[in-house]
This record gives sequence, structure tokens and C-alpha cells, in this order.
Amino acid sequence: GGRIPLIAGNWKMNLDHLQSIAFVQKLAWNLKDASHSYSDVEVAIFPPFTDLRSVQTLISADKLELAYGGQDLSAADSGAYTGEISGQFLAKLDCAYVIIGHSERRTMHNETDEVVAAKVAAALKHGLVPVLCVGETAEDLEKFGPSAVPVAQLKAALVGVPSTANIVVAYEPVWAIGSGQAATPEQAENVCAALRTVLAETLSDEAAAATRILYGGSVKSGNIAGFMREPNVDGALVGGASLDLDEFSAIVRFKK
Ligand code: G2H
Repeated sequence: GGRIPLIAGNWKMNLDHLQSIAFVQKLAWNLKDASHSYSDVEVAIFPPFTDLRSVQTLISADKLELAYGGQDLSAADSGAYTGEISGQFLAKLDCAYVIIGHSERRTMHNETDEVVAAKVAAALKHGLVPVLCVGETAEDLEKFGPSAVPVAQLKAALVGVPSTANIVVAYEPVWAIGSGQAATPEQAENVCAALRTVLAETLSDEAAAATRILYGGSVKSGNIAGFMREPNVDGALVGGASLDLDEFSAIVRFKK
């Protein structure tokens, strides 16, 4: 109880510089509209690294309260890591969050559970809240059932994490990502409840009660309310629909 819902927009590698400026100006206008308050929801956006600063500048000019995050970070602090972005860069860029272990990184960039755990530790070290993504593939689902793989991924990522750590967990079934085929609210609830049990067992009862667990995978304005009605789903990680102005604004203003 008492968890403030989080709606997170993961832009992935979409919107070039001019497109993000145009998009975010309209988004600010849309979200500011006083007749549509979203004050009981936290909204965070995850633009590409190269547009974080310009997006923040435009949004702050509009006096709109949004949170920001990176879509990934390096496990290292600094040094000879060509092309990498460290947690301290993100923290200094006013990022509150960083997505870690998204399935696209696990599959396309070979991020193992060990890499994910190291990145979680790096995020916490630099004062960032990791948005730790876990989720099973269609094959996993068939072979091991609904929660075995996400539970194992969460346990592996929490190794060494202090019991009071501030984290967000995102349950993203791989078969539901960008496929248009979202999980049902019941499926999401069952896995999110299992993940909350892991938080209680590995961290503490307090951490389990305070940690927001998001659902991600083909979330749209038409299905958000169903997920938000579930007791263990505390928000959404939104990909495709976060790039559509009307869709994202409607998701932010979901009514249970
Ligand atoms: C899952 C999600 C956002 P989409 O990757 O992280 O994307 O909403 O497009 O399925």
C-alpha cells in the first residue's frame, strides 16, 4: 500500500533530435492541461542519452514535473570504455532512474544476470534508482511456467543489493514486447506478486511493500486501467505507446 504509481516512457532508439524536441513540447502542453490532472502518478521518460539534456530544458521551461532516466548504463564508473555512459554522468544530468536488463539488451547485447547485477550495483552507487527489467520468453513460459524465469532473474540481480535499496522492478514478458499482444492483467498480477515475494525474502518486508513493480509489454491507453487495478502492479513501462502523444497522455491519466 501507499506506492505512488509510476508510468515510465521508454523511447528506445526512436525520435531524432528535432523529433524529440517537437514531441516533448507537445507532451508538456498535453500533460499540463489543468483539466486532466495526473498529480497522483509519477511520470518518467527515458529518451536516448543524446537528447536527455534538451528534453529536460524544454520541460523545465514548462514547469512540468517529470522524472528522467537513461535506458542503460555502464557497470564501470569512468575510464577507457569507448561509447559507454556511466552512472555518475546520468546522476549529474538529473536522471533519477536508469533502465537495467531490458530484454533487448539481454538478447542483443548479451547482458547476463551477472552483468545486470553489476549494473544494478553501479546505479545504486551513483544514487540512481534502477528500473530492473525481468521477463520470460515464449519458450521459457512453455518450459518453466509463468514466473520461474523472472523470479530467477530478479534473485540474480539482487545479489549484494542492500535491504533498504530503492529500486523499481519491471516485469516485461518478452513475448509481449512490441508484439501488440500484452499479458492479461491476471498474468501480470501473478508474476508481479511472485516478484514481490522475492523482494520480501531477499531484501525485507519493508522493501517489498515500498518497491514499485511495473508491467511492461504492449501497454496502451486501452489496457492500462486493467493492469492498474491489480494490487501488485504499480505502474507501467511503456515502449511504443510512449511515442504517441495522445496514447501516452491517456496512459498517464489512466482511471482504474
Ligand atoms: C517493452 C516495452 C517498453 P512496448 O519493451 O519497455 O515496449 O510497450 O513497445 O511493448
